[in-house]
Amino acid sequence: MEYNYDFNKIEQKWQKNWEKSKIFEVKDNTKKKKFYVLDMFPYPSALGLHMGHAFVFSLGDIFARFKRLQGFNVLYPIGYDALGLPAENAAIQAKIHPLEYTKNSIKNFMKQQKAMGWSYDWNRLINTSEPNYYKWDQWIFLKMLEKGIAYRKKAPVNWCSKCESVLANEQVVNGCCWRHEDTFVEIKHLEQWFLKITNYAEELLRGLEKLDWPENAKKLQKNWIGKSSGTEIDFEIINSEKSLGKWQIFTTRSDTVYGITFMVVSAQHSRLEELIVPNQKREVENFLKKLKGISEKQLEDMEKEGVFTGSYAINPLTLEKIPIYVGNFVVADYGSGMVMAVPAHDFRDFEFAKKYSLPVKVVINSQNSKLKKDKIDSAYVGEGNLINSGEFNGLNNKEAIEAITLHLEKKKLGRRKISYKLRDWLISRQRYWGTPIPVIYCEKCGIVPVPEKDLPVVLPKKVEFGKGNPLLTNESWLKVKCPKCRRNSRRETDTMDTFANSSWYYLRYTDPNNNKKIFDSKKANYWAPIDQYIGGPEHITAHLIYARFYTKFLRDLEIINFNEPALRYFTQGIVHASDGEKMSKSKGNVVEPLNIIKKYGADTLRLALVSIASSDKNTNWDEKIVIGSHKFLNKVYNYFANFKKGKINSFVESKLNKTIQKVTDYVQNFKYNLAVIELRELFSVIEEQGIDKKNASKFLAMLHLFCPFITEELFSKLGFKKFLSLFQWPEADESKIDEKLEEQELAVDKLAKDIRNILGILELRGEKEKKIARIYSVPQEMNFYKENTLKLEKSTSLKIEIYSIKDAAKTGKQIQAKPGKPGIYLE
Ligand code: ANZ
Ligand code: ZN
Ligand code: ZN
Repeated sequence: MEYNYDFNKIEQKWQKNWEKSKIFEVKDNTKKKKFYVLDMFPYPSALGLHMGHAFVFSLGDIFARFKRLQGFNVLYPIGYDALGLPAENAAIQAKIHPLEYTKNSIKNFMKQQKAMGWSYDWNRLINTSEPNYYKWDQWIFLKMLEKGIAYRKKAPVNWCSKCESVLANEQVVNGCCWRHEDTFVEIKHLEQWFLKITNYAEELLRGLEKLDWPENAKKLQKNWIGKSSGTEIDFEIINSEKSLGKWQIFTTRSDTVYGITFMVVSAQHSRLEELIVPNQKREVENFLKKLKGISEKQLEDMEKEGVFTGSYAINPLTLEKIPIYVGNFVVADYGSGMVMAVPAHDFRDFEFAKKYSLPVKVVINSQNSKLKKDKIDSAYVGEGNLINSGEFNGLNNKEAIEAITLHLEKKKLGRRKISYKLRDWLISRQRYWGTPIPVIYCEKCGIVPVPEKDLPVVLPKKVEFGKGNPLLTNESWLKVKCPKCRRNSRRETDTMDTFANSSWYYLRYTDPNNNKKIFDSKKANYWAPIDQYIGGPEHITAHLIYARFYTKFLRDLEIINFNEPALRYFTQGIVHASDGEKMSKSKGNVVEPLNIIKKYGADTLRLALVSIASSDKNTNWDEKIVIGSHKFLNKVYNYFANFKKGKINSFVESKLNKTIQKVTDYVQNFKYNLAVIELRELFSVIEEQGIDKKNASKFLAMLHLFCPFITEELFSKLGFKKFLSLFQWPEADESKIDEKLEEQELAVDKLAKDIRNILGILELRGEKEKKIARIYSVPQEMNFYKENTLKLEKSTSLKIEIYSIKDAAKTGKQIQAKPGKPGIYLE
């Protein structure tokens, strides 16, 4: 039978009704408990919604609807991360202004989002490319400047030649640009704006403990922050017998101080020049030339190389004179950018020493080897006791770290030190479509912040694209009077990394139309932090670190009273094409959500997307699941649209209440696929045995999360006058649950599964197809299996015959069966 309910008409009807009645708009002045659900906002592109959007935003909407039905005052807003390079590039390609491009994209997006049934409070829409939004980016920047958190410095930075811009560390993936996976970033030395996120390194690390985030996400952030406890040791540096002062060298292995045989300074070190003696200049320059244009990641994989600088370091404990090399494996801005090399106990140092025939001095003795000699063919990085280490000989090396550090501290030659891998956030971009950095360069006054009253610094519309930074092409915008001395001055032309826009947008939603302030603190403190955040795993070491940093900064400004942006976080998987590949135009395997909506309706698409698999796993698109979901919804429609007054029996009641229990738990934990299985099972019981109106509404309320339109329609068809969207989440009545019935049901499921497993094995063995399953049960369970014959047949696609083992024995067959474990024979 071909059924088809008129999903088009129904979905449009409720879309209009919801919008007209503004049922998803929320206020902060209620007595209800608040709940803030947020999906990471999309980047609006002309291509419209793709399947990934359809999936992740449906996950959020399901959760928001769940909390709304549970009686919370739910904030569920949406906006657009509208600034950024892709819009600029796409606009250049399409020969329209990024402003128009973005406007059109957003219009298109909104239409599609409404079609999906996502229950946003449209009154709180945010568009980061509007001056009344990015004004507040600039305001935060000025505050950061004031507090010394924003600063400018010349530093080795990552440059993507395709973006024609610098990038933050977080935007470099495997040595390549995050947007250009085939382009290695180059290191350039440029003067740029940075935000001192490192001030918050320890708090960012500590704060992770209390967050209800996936363990894996927390681990990624922890490693990104990269806390390392060690010792900072003062080395005097000398050069042609004159002193260059003391350098503080970071090590986690102060136990190896007696084994230092050379030092290596980073080729990108800002003070490298001081170390180079005239005689070595040529050689060093040649070496540095070879490293030009090579990324940090490439360096990591390269052979360890270096050149002598002509300078020496004095080992503070042995007073030995140690040669300093410049090398390609030392990072400029970690620790002090110079390492004390101990080739006997470090692989990189060993490789380097071998290559240049430098001495190797063993200072840790492994218990079971003959490491004592200095002729070793590999570094020993294990534990052991100290040798060749003066008064520290004999100490276990773990103890020696403590003892030597203490000794250095006493002699004021060193101190305990904590280092972090996290580096300050480089926010300068040499591109147009971003928030202008609000400073002015004056010949006399230097860097002058734009006064707060002059904000926003609006992006000029008239610029030329394709000739470097477009902002340099609008002279009248560039020229400005110095706010301090009125001299002719110039504006900063760097714009901010778009991650600045998204670092605090969740706060603006709490008071999006405020023209006087970034937001009203009372409102922000009522709604935020986010109770449930949803977004892709690629944001863990970028957006989510930045948002946490901004939150802590704004807290320090005392405009919010909490420490973290998102208390609970869910990372969704990726929907791949049916062939398991990434959906992409070039592969021709893209499935457009709009096409599916046209053919089957948004309810079907939503249901299918969460049915495919667990929402945190990557999944492959499967049209069969769409068709199956659609058939199911047709059956649901037909059943409730023709609903006659009915009664509920105790079996259905038990099943219903058990399902409420399970679905509540599954949804709370984002196990949507399991919730859907429960609902489908419940429905087949309802279909078979009937239900009354009140309990029918409970089923509809649960299905509503996944399929909001059809359930809203059926709810009103049943005669309810309210919106189901604002109705209530059903409570499970435990007294109605008959555990025995439940157990029996489990037994049937288990038997069906066993049969399917056997079928699978037989098929693998190449045996001929089976048609009948003979089930031999212990006598007392025979009736039970007989009652469930139909269910077993449905789930195994075999004809089921039930026998008692007693009867079988009479005919001479010896069949094994135990209570709860019948014998299975297939034919
Ligand atoms: C001497 C030593 C001996 C080291 C030994 C290791 C083993 P983590 O744990 O990552 O903090 N190091 C210090 N600064 C560096 C830089 N800018 N670039 C590259 N390497 C640097 O690592 C700390 C260790 O990394 C330090 O301890 C230092 O080498 C090196 F048998 O010092 B060690
Ligand atoms: Zn790039
Ligand atoms: Zn001035």
